[in-house]
Amino acid sequence: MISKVEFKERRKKVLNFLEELSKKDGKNYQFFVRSGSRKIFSNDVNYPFRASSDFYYLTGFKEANAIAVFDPSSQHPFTLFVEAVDPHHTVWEGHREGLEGAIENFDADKAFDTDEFKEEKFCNAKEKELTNFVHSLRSIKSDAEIALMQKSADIAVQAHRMAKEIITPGIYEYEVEAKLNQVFRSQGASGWAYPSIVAAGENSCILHYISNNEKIQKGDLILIDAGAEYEMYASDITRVHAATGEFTKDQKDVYDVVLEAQLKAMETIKVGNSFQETNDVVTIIIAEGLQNLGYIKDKNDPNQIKKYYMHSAGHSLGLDVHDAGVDRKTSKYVPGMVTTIEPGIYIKEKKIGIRIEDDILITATGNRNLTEALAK
Ligand SMILES: [Mn+2]
Repeated sequence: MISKVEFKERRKKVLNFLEELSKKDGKNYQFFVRSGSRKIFSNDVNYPFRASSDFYYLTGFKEANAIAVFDPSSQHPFTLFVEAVDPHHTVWEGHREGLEGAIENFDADKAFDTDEFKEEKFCNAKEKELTNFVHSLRSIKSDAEIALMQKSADIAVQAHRMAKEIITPGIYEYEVEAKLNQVFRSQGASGWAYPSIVAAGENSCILHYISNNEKIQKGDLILIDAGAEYEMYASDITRVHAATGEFTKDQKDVYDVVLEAQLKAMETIKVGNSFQETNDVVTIIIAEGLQNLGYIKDKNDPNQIKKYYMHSAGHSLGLDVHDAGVDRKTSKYVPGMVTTIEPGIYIKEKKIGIRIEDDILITATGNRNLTEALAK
């Protein structure tokens, strides 16, 4: 769990940053962040609500229609606007923190009903700078955050193991998806961190395939890209299995190239190196592999490579599955960052889609694979 003290420290950093901007410009800037509103699923049924990551990161508050206002020049530098407790809501939906809870449990200096929020009363002119600042804080995980991410990773590892066990020709992709969901929830995760991909045969070449409604055939590969969300933190793992338990030669050849790219890329994930260097290593190994296997003629032609490998080597991970605060073109690795490493090769004409993905924490001395426990 993230302690109240840690949430407070995050807010202190934001307030200090805002105060400096205000001083520099001789103006009183405020900064506000919203938790977001409910979305309709059908008629009077809503989707489950999830607070926006920036809002949650600064408050620990998970309810809808809340707004956090930061104002270093005020007597009450941290104000929360929240939905007030109302008896009708309590009967139907249960507990809500209300104004009292916002102060007592979430350390707001003052709390108001969301209905009273007037955007024009605050000068949010530095929203972009503040948002970038919050994202830079989010990119470096604290020990408490790392513990939650490890738990999220452990749940996803377990889900992938259990899902692998049921794979056999004749079952449907959604049966595998159901097994993933069952493990996520039974281990205390809120559910998936993003819709699970269970892609058999040619579907394995569709990067964000989520319909998961086809039958697994003998000879198919099944690509599973699935991660849990635990206490708001995401994990993100991809593994590929053969329907019958055994790869064909063509499948194995491609698998070995992707695995080599992943293992070599992992060696580049350490302080001082950049995300771009990892990307380059992946591209070189994949291009060489594709040429050796005869899929492309020229390993130095980006267009030929792109036909079979069309994404980058990974992304940062945290509250969002594609997390904030890291520019993959310019950022260097810093201890506390978490990134995925996920090379892939997709050969549609052979129904071979291979991606191998793990979640890597950058440490002072190298890196730690949070999802190492899962075989590949
Ligand atoms: Mn990913």
